Amino acid sequence: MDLSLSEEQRAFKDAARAFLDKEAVPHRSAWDRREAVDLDVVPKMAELGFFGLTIPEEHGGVGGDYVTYAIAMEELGRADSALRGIVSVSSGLVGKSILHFGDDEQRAAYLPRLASAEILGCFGLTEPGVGSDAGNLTTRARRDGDDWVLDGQKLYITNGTWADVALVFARTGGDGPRGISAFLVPTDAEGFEAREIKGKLGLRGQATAELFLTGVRVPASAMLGEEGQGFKIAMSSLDKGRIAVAAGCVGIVQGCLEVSVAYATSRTQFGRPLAGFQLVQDMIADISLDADAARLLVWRAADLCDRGEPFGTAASKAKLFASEAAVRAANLAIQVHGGAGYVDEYPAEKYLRDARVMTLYEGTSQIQKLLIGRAETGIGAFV
Ligand code: COS
Repeated sequence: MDLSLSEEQRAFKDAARAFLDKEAVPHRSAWDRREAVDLDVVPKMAELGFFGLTIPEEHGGVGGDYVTYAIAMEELGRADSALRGIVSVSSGLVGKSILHFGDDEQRAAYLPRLASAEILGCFGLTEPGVGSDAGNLTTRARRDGDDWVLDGQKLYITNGTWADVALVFARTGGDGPRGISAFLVPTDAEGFEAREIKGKLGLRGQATAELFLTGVRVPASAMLGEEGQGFKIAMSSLDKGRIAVAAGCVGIVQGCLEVSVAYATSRTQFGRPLAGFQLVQDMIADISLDADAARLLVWRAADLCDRGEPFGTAASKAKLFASEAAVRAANLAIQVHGGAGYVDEYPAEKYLRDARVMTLYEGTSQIQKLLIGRAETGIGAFV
């Protein structure tokens, strides 16, 4: 399903797929087993423009619109969600926050290097005691002369041990969302420690970490946006981040469709290809329909964003539908493969393990439903 991709978007999609089929697909199972992608692939991805998309050329990016960004995320999700996460956190959640809320100095200091993947960023919102209820985070930043001093802990942080800069949300004021500010913290600052979390179900090639901030001192110029604006920065980053996660999920569904068709048309049972059985076609039809529906929701959200219209609810719908579809599709892909779907010689089981977190992070499916419900009714049901 192509809808109406421009020539440029089509060319980018083809180049991205050819690159990832060569540089990622043959290695993803080994990366997954050893719990680390080969980071040499990162600068190569940057050369193709993955990290610079939607960051204007004047800031060192490659420009482009959000639909193209969604196409890039889809191709990454089809190839290896671990790589998709590296890009969408570093250049997405962190880079785009700096682009929209940073001052000239912060943009100049970070954007060209994030867009070229010379440095990586991580997004420090979640804490041991605070996941969905982000407005009640407890990491503190206290003013000390011209500096801020940060103390606290962050959990399940993508890129945590690889990042050069952490976008850390900390409490500078009173309770609730309005007391939160955002800081750009160099990860080599004294008192900053990142410990890798091993043993994840999926996204095993990606570094996920726990961050410990103990008296981390940063200058006043490290604050991103205004004091007390941190929650809004986090929420508006996540609105865009949800498009990226959803697009990555479309890639998972698409990948599940392709591997299921390939297996079902080549494997013979009872004297004919699996694909010749109605119940197998039923599963393939369900995956195919989910791919189209999820992609349309993602492109709708990306297009609204490109046109400068409100897109938050559309992003929540895309994220909710696409992440649940990715789990459904991967589960069906395993069913189509039979026993072969249960071993990592085939990609179906990795798709399922990677898909599983998508209904959890950047806002659970339940949070997306509450956001959609609030948008429809005008009544918040969070507390
Ligand atoms: N963009 C900009 N500003 C936003 C916003 C958005 N998408 N959403 C909320 N805000 C602003 C509101 O306008 C409000 O501003 P004022 O104080 O000026 O009125 C402020 O932020 C507080 O908003 P709200 O009352 O909606 O806050 P809640 O505490 O009710 O938010 C939810 C609750 C559940 C929506 C929020 O905490 C959330 O999205 N949680 C999920 C967090 C998440 O995704 N975690 C994963 C982390 S990354 S793995």
